[in-house]
Amino acid sequence: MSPSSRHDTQTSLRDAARLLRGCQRLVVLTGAGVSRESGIPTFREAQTGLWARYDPAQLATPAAFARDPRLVWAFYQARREKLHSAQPNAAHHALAALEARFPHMLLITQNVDSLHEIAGSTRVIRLHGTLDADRCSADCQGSPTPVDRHALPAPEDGRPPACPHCGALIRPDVVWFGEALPAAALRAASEACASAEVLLVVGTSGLVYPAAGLPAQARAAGARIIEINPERSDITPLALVWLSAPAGSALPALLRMLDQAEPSP
Ligand code: BV8
Repeated sequence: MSPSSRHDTQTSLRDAARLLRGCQRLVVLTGAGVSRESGIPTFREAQTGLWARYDPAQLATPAAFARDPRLVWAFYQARREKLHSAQPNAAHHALAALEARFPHMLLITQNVDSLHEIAGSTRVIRLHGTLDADRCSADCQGSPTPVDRHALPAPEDGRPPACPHCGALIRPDVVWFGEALPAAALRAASEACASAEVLLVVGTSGLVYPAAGLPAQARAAGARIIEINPERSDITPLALVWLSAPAGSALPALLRMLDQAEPSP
């Protein structure tokens, strides 16, 4: 197996299946690419429509929210709207099936949609929060102070609703750039990667830290890395096997390969 070269897919699938067979400690790390075939633009792709002229990384910050809460709230409401019509794709379903095969598997996600859980994944570590929830921007009742936006009157001027406890604006319960990741989630992800036999990395550019540092940590601790991404990423040089294909086809193919008996050497 030659690291990070574009193999023909069958060879890479066979190599990946060989690494997975009998693996006792499988960890998966997903990024926005795994939701791409559900119609959700990846984080670095230009957003569509009204948002095409905005860089999400510029909007996903506390400073942007302080400067223009109405714009940032509208950005998140538009993304939630898009999620309403999104369904898990074959990649999400294949990862849920993989969890059923590998009883100790942990899935770490950078994504803020809930498509993994909807597809049936149960052991999910969320690094960057969720679009499904909101909290008081002042965390007035403790960190976090969850707030149900659906139970609050939506201000006429498009600003976020006010926290029912303290009147501060509410905000999406996601991790913005410049904000710390949830300590328990990051610790669990780091511990999982430190003892993984195989780390399967699906659909991430490997650009956003500290999540992007997890594959190097796993590799340093002896894990073998399989990457699924149609494009080369910052993770590819660390990968022993690179399936350069969309996750929605590569993951089901990998499951089928696992069903086949180990070909005789
Ligand atoms: C923090 C929620 C410190 C919001 C997101 C070193 C260490 C620590 C921090 C830093 C560091 N260097 C720089 C930083 C700062 C910063 C950072 O990493 N900046 C980058 C841009 C350089 N990190 C932070 O600010 C983090 N916070 O470190 O705080 C701290 C500590 C203590 C106290 C205070 C502060 C916070 C980072 C989290 C930001 N929030 N999301 C929201 O979504 O609105 S990150 C955002 O990017 C999404 O969650 C997304 O998932 C994530 C990562 O991107 P990807 O998932 O990889 O998506 P991307 O579009 O890049 O790539 C998609 C890939 O899919 C591509 O490779 C593509 O080829 C592939 N693909 C496409 N189609 C398919 C496919 N793959 C498979 N199948 C397909 N069909």
